[in-house]
Amino acid sequence: MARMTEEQLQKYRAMDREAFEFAQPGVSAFFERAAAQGYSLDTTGFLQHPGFFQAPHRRDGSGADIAMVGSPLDLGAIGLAGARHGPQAIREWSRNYGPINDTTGHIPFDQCSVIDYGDVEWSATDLQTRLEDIYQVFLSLGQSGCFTLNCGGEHTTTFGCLKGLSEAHDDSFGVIHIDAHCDTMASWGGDRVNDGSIFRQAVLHGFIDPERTVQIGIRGRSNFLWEFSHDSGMTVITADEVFEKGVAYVLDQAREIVGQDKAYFSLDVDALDSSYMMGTTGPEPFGLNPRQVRELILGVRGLNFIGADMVETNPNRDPDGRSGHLAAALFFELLSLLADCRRERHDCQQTQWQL
Ligand SMILES: [Mn+2]
Repeated sequence: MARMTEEQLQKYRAMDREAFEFAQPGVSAFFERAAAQGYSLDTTGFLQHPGFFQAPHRRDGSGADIAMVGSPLDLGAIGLAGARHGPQAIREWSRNYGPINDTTGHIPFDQCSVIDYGDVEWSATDLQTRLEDIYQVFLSLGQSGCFTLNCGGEHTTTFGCLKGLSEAHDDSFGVIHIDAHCDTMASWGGDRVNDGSIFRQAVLHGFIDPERTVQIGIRGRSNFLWEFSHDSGMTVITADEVFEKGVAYVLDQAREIVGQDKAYFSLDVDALDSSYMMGTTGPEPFGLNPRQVRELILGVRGLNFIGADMVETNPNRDPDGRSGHLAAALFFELLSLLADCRRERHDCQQTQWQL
């Protein structure tokens, strides 16, 4: 073997570019526009916009297409405390993700006007008041016409989101619910709304339609608690069935059952196997793997989602950050899903970091 010739070296040197001179014009245009408004290309240091994926912080949904909101709540958790630290951890891990979806090639910030609303502000310390606080925020965002992406917090936060959105849209939504648990348990000592009961309560309050609800990834020690799912006509697809029948089969079922009326997407990260996801309130073994969950999110495009959430990330149980890292990647998949859905049915604006 000999060294490369000068001619060969010239060929490769002609391909050398500056770090952010991208071949795709759309990508270059995005970085040029966003960087001029304070979006950092190097995400390791100080960020001018420290929101989810560096979205601009704005406390008002009017004019926005998608508002991401943190709900730092764990008072409704039956399991381990700590999910209240989820939103801030996901913001931090979100530095590693976006702005381009590597499967679709889409840039949510170019497709839509995306904001980070910040976290729901609490007006008292008790669960009922805090659920009302979440409800008020999502009612107001829903009334302003934007889609919402909630970051929990545990699954009780979804109750506040669905209550607000259901009232704003005057609708009972279909649901894609990915979770180890159906969360349809009965009241416990008179306590009705907690992170193990919210989908029963969402039906009983008229926020969701059980016959257009699909629960995917179900397994484990609490299976005996979910009779309401079966009685009310929800479709329950276990984690074993996902492995045995495949994601394509599950997606066919899910798309048909949810249909084209308005729908909501709820991802409890404990749907993922506990070997990937120990940083959660109720870890469960024998669960889904990260690629299956990503395929499920990618595969429901075309449905009429108006909101989504990701819940139960628990940084207190995630000492090496591997759960938060994965959760942030899935949160970006959910943002991408909502951006694609928004574009399909609405006129959208690009994200502006500075008004
Ligand atoms: Mn769960």
